[in-house]
Amino acid sequence: METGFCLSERTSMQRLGFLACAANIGDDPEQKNPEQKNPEQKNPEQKNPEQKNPEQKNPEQNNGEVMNYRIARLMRMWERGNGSQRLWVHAFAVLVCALQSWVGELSAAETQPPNVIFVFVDDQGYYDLGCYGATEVKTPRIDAMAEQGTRFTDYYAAAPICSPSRAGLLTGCYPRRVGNQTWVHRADSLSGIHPSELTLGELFKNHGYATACIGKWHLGFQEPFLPHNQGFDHYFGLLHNLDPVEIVYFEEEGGVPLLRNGEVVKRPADPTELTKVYTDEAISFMEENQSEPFFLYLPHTMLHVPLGVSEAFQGSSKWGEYGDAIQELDHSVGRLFDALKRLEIEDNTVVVYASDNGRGPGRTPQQKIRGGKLSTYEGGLRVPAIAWGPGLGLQAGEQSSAVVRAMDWYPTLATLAGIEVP
Ligand SMILES: [Ca+2]
Repeated sequence: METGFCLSERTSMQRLGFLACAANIGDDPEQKNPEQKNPEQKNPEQKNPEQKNPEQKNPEQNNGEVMNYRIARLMRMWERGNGSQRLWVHAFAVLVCALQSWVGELSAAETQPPNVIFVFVDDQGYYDLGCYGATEVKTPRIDAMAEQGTRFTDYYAAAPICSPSRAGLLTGCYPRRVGNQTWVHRADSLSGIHPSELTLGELFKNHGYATACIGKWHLGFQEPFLPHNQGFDHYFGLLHNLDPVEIVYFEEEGGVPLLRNGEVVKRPADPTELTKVYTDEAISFMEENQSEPFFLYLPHTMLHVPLGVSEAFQGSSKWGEYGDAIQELDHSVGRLFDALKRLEIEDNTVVVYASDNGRGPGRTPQQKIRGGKLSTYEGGLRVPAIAWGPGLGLQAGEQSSAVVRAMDWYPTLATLAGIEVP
């Protein structure tokens, strides 16, 4: 059964990632970025791999020694690993190392568990933000997020299409290992993420977090696969797409419903208002749960077809409705940051922004990388990804060119929240 492989893989990744973070060896010897550290500049304390395990003593009095021991263990794994293993050790290490000092804070003191907001945008191509080179759109709030955090230039989605990409993100596993192969779940799908898998939602919920999924689900529609059975206390949004091949399933019912915890809020859903109402709902959730740790998964329906833009953003960009929708998403991200500041929880929150796959069809201009959504050429998988959390010590003003992937978020976010990954 594939599930077993999945869990063992995740456990392994978590262990390696945490160690990598402690060692700060995520830098690639082949790095082109001159600011990356020289791999030869190893910590001299890493040189004794056979030292005894100080974790068996008193870690609280021996924090530095424990770290050095972990560093030594990781170096041995690195030296023994084959090329593929080294690649993923390295890739995962980069994500965690970006948050290294945060781990240090968490391990050093009793810290209020951090809030996590994951903004997951649909079908946004690699180029399609100001901070990734686009001149046709203005995205000042997301650009500012990048300036205050870490912008990944070589981040890869889990798949070049929605459902498996989301399955990979939420489980930290290769999508096909959790029952999500190469295509999407339609309304008549009988599968989803297997209930025995522990999603990010379940992981955070099991550790006292309030959890919400606000936006597009697309991970199975039978009862066992719905958000409330996959770890999300609160759900608001569309379980499906609004494109022609999906709305046919809902013609007799009057269209795809906008749902809140199983109740129909509106039918048919209106794509022009989704970015706004998702953001409103997200801020309400933040307000209601400001005094406890929360995990907010915010998978926007935009920029999937059909595009929809509220009146205030219509015609606002130089890139048609696509650019207008991007600019409304930027405004949405800004509203989240404004809310964090107003609620005075910005110093204890990490925010991630990423796309689920490459740019959807029909968007111009051409990107400098080949391919787009549905393609396994680079443009289908290589997408924007930004991590922000200066109040928690996350590196600011960083640009990482190391290869990282969507499945790395699971163990990264869990570890940085002090949660042991099963
Ligand atoms: Ca997508």
